[in-house]
Order: sequence, then C-alpha cells, then structure tokens
Amino acid sequence: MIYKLHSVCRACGNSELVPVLSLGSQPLANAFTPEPIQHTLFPLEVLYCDRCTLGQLSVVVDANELYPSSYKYVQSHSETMVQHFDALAGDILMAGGRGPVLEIGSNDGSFLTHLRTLGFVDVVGMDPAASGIEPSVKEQFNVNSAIALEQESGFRNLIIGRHVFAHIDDWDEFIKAINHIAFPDALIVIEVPYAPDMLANNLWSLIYSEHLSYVTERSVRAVLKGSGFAIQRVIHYSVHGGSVVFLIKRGEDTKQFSHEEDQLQKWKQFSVDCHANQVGLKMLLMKLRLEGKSICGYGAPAKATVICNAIQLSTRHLDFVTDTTPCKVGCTIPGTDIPIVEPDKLLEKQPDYALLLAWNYPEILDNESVYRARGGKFIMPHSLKVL
Ligand code: DWN
Repeated sequence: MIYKLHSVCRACGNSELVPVLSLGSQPLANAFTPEPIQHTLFPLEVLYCDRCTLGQLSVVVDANELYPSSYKYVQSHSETMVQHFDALAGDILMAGGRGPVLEIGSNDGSFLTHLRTLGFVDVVGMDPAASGIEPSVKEQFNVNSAIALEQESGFRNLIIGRHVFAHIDDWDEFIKAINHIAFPDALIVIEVPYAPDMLANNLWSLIYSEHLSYVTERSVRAVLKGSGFAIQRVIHYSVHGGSVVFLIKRGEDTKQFSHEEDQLQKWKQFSVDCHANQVGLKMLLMKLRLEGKSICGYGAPAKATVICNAIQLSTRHLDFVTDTTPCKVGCTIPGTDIPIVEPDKLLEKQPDYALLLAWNYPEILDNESVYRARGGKFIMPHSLKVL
C-alpha cells in the first residue's frame, strides 16, 4: 500500500484528532520529472491533537514512494545554511557535544563535513539517499540498522537529526533505535520546523507529504515521556521559516509547564489566513498578467510544488521557474506544465516579476541586485509584498 490513513496521535496516542486544515490533493512535492506526467495525488489534510498540540497529516505516504531513487532534494549550501551550520555546531559544542557522531538523514553529508572542520573525527551518516564524501550507511534509521551500526562502528556520543524527525511516522521506533546506539551520556540533537512559527507567519507551503508532523515542544515532551530521555534545552533558529533544536539527554522531564499555548485556535485562524493568502496570490498574479506583465518563479523547492498546485498555477501565470539544482533543471514543477530552467534565464529574460518560491533564503534579494536594478521585482508568496 503506497499510503495509509493516520488517525491516532503519534506523540501521545490520542485518538480524538481534530481536522484543522486541508490543501486539497497534491502530487508529491519533490516528484520532479523531465516531462509532465499524471502524478498520483495525495490529500494534504492536517489533524490536530488537543492533548499534546501536535499537528499531523491524515495520510502517511510510504517512505519508498516519498523517497525513490530519483528523489531530487539536495542540501542547500546557500549563505543562510552555512550561517545556520555555524550557529548549530557552536550550540552543540557549547552543550558539550563530542564524538563519535551519527547524523540521521545526513543527505550529502555537508553538516558532518562541517563538524569535521571543527575537530570531530569519528563521524558517520545514515540516509537511504546518502551521498557525499562522509562515511554513511544507505539505510533508513531503525532499531535493526542502529544495532548493526553499533556492532560495526560502536556507540555514539552525539546523535543528530536535522529536519528528519518531522518526516518519520513511527517515533517510538526512532527513540528505541537511538537508545540502542547512544552512549549513556549521549547528546541527541533534533532540529525540526517549529509549528508555532509556521502558524504565526502563514507559511502554509511548508505543508506537504514529507512533513508528517508539525512539531511543538509539548508534543516532543509527550513522545519522550517514559522513554528515559528528556529535553534539556530548546534553541530557536530562523531557518526554513522558523525551526527549533531540541537538545535531549537521558534523564527525567523535570519541567512542570510549557510556555506554549494550545494551538487549536491558531490552527483555525491559520486555515482562514492560508486560504485568504491563496486567493490574494492568485488574484495578484492574474492582475499582473492581465496588465501584460511577465512573471517567473524563483527557486523550485518542495514549497514551490505546494504553492503552484494549491492555486493551480501553470505557464499561464509563470513562464518558467529558475533553480540552481542541476537535476531539477529540465524538469517541470510537479503537477504543472511550468518548466524549471537554469538560474541565468532570470537576467536573460528579465521578467517584470519573480515569485520568490524559495522564500526561506533572504540573501536571494541581495544576490539578484542586477535583476532588481533593471526594474525586476520579487513577489513574496505568503506576505504578498512586492520588493
Ligand atoms: O524538510 C525539508 C527542508 C529542510 O528542505 C525537506 N523536506 C526538503 C527541503 O525543503 P526544500 O525543497 O524547500 O529545500 P530548500 O533547500 O529550501 O530548496 C531551495 C530550492 O531553491 C532548491 O531547489 C535550490 C533553489 N535555490 C535557487 O534556485 N537559488 C536556492 C537558493 C538559495 C538560490 O539562490
């Protein structure tokens, strides 16, 4: 079965989940193909747990369907991510993080390489789509692969999961696997998009089939309850629209209350704001097109697929989308006929407007100073600001 229905909270077991948002049915956000194909569409509906505040998709697509061998996400090496790597590595060192290191979901190993420049020696990644120069195991992280890694390479003192925890369905298996590979005093570093930031800034394009969970501190504390692990510290970052890192160690949760409020009303308002933003964005693009303006998209992240499919964009609205990822160039935005082209097409074609689909990289506005000096303007999809 390529998907299953999800109705019980993966953090606390609550079976009374509340539907709070639907983005309709969409193609998989990273299913970039050279030619437009008939994609399988999956519902994007968020359920809310009013016991632990976790947001979670009502449909869980099988990992082999989400991450096939043709999967095209590559870790960004932009200025924003380099700065984030520096900040995160510094916080890990301040928290006493030391090797041996395991990164779960290591992608191209770039964060492990960054840690190596800081003196970490024994590093290994685990990712079914692992690439790059760092030692890695091309497998999903689970109890069996954790035990095999421990037998092969020994226990780990630092276990990192950046933007992987929210992609995992079985959190109990994930925590059990960590328990098998972690030294008694190991530091666990889990980075996720922070749901309250997404809600506060109307960042609905972060909702897609890879992101099974929309995480809060309360939901992480709920899933850790009784596991022998507890959050020691929560660090807030701005990447990816707002993220948090949970620094976790073995021990009991001594925190009585969380600063986080219930999120139900925020989700309900988010649903209203999300649909208002979709109408506003579509109207703006149509108005500009009726005025004879040329418009392209800038960046083909997963978020681009969500936006284009949520408001049915096509080449009637965007002539093309530029992207720096070679394996995406020549493809189309999944579910649309919009071609993805090389970055230099922006200056070559000099469209009047560029819809900033890679909205989580503010440096783009400065990097494209020539385009803007010639009169080109960026449209921010979620605020509708024109810059
Ligand atoms: O959780 C996830 C987040 C962390 O990263 C994953 N599910 C997938 C991924 O999300 P994404 O696809 O939104 O990743 P990026 O790195 O935000 O995508 C940026 C896209 O924009 C890339 O395809 C590269 C492109 N880009 C560009 O064309 N010009 C990026 C920059 C900075 C640029 O200047």
